[in-house]
Amino acid sequence: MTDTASFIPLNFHRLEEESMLKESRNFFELMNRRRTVRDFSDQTIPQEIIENAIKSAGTAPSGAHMQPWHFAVIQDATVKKQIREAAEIEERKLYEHRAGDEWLDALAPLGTDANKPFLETAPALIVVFSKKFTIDDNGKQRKNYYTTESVGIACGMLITALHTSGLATLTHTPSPMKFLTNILQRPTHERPFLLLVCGYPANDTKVPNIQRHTLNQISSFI
Ligand code: IYR
Repeated sequence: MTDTASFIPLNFHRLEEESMLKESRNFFELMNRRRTVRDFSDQTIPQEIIENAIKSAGTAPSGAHMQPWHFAVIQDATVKKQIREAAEIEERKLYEHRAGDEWLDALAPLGTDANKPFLETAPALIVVFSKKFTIDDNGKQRKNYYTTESVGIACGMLITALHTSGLATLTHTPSPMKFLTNILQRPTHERPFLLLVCGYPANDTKVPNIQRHTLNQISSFI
């Protein structure tokens, strides 16, 4: 063990097997009710839910524990409008030129297009940034490791936390997302990774009639 390593007792809650099974079934049921939503109500959401969800995402494992993420929460109407306008410019290019027929065919069941009103309607947008390196309090650059994997896991935990708290989300990745760095005035070593739209679904929201793969389709037990 190196001199700098310091260890504390693990706070592990060992469950009875029966409770483990119950928890795992309930958790799957909860997760299986999550659907990506594209029609949002403008109803505001409790601030603490967003804060707790971000704190939960911040518990994600990361390469060398570098925690290479930043979460920017946008609730200001003017900034949401700026984001919508910039995103729609990129999305129009995507739908009109950049996406080939195969991509457009794959998107057809989702019913998406270049219009993104939810970027203004939803009460909160969370832009997740991935940090190539971290600048510490002394201004020293520290390299981060496995940033894509780390930030991807944190995003999954963020979505799970928001869903568990009773909110709907949309994982939105207008591409390219460079405009988010400019609008949100983030440093250039942070890369916009994902834009998560959060709120309550609009009344009578419908979602695409698509199915999830089964356990057999997505796994093998060796
Ligand atoms: N970014 C576009 C297109 C899009 C791409 C994929 I891959 C999706 O799963 C959904 C949409 C849009 O948001 O419309």
